Amino acid sequence: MSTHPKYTIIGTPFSTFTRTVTLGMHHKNLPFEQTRALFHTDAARTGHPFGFLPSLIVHRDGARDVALCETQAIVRYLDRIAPEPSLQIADGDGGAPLAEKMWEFVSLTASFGFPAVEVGVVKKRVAATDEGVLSDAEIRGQIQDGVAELKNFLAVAESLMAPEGYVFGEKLSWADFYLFPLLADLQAIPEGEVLSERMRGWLARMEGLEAVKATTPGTLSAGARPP
Ligand SMILES: N[C@@H](CCC(=O)N[C@@H](CS)C(=O)NCC(=O)O)C(=O)O
Repeated sequence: MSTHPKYTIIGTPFSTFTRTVTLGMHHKNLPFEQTRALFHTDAARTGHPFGFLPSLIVHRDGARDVALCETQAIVRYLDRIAPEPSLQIADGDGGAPLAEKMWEFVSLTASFGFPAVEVGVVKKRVAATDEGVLSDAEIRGQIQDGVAELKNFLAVAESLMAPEGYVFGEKLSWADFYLFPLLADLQAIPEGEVLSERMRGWLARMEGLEAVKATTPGTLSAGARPP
């Protein structure tokens, strides 16, 4: 029997930050329940003061539940309670001079990758497609500035990655679990055509992971829409 507390993730599987956490929980064999809430709902606000997704509710025996939000806090908690299998890197892995380069990649992906991929391109493409009014050429025209930003982010991300394997070569890490939900969405829309060979190879390798398979239902690549 597990000695861990029980966990609830608040967040729709469609949410990329939510998927980062559920990828990690699957990989670390931490069972959880998922409340498929959308952002800015009452459910989202129970775990996050600004109603963002995800949050992690820790149900403790004989003590009050604890709500933990902000993915970079959540993944630190997961690493502490389930250090193995590790999602950290060591100095030198994948050519990274310092282990902290992994957190640098995570923060760049969260701060710059999410706006570049999701806000500037994926959400706009999905909304316009679902609306069904504009032609493909018109949609492309509408999002061309976003695609330019997207290409810049992808070039930067790739320049920080090892030439092959995961982001840091042979060592799977949180860097992969932050980047994957974004690029899996991108791959599911026509603008996925901008993905390089390196990124396509990385996506294919990621798709072989059990954690990726387990978290695919409910995402854009599975044809889903929120929630
Ligand atoms: N800093 C937050 C960002 C989370 C985030 O942006 N989540 C998205 C869903 S994937 C959200 O809730 N967005 C609400 C909004 O943009 O208003 C974290 O790392 O947890």
